[in-house]
Amino acid sequence: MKINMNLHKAFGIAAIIFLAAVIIFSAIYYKDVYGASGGSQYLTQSQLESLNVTGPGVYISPANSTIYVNNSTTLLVMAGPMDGPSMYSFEIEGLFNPTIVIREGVTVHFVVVNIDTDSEHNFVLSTRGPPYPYMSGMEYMGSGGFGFMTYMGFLPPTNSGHFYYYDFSYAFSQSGTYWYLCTYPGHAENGMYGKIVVDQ
Ligand SMILES: [Cu+2]
Repeated sequence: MKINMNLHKAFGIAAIIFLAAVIIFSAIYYKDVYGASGGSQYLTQSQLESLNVTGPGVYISPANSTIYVNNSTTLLVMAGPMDGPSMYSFEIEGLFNPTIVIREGVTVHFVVVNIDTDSEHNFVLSTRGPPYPYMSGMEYMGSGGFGFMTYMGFLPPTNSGHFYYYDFSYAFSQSGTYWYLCTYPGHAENGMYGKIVVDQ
């Protein structure tokens, strides 16, 4: 009788530990892959407008759809602009999916804002260029980040004057060719990406 009670208790405790582990691992997985961290902060319309400025050392060439970044600065990245050539666009300094030429050693503070009313988006730096598969984020989930230099969760669509954002800084210390893309399924596949060239 005593043994049975202990077994019963042990089974109960094991079940509780198992459930707790499932909940904790689910929370970690959800946060890493879908990035609850990406969607909690938002800007108002006026905060967004005040960020929409060109910093010193940033030069824009609309003819070449290229932005030159010679000094460490903040770049506002707006995902899913309604006036873009397609919904698969990033608008940076007034250009859509521009090439960004960055001087080696420069740190860029990216403020990524979802201004799309319909879809989630993110903005990830990668060493891997197009073509991208439908599940361009799978690489991240499958192998723990091969190709991705940064990662963030999906930002919810804008609503009620809330523009959800995520910001991070990246030091471009190695010259070379890199890429930025949205890993929401189908977005990079359909052109939601651009090139980054780090020059000496
Ligand atoms: Cu997207």
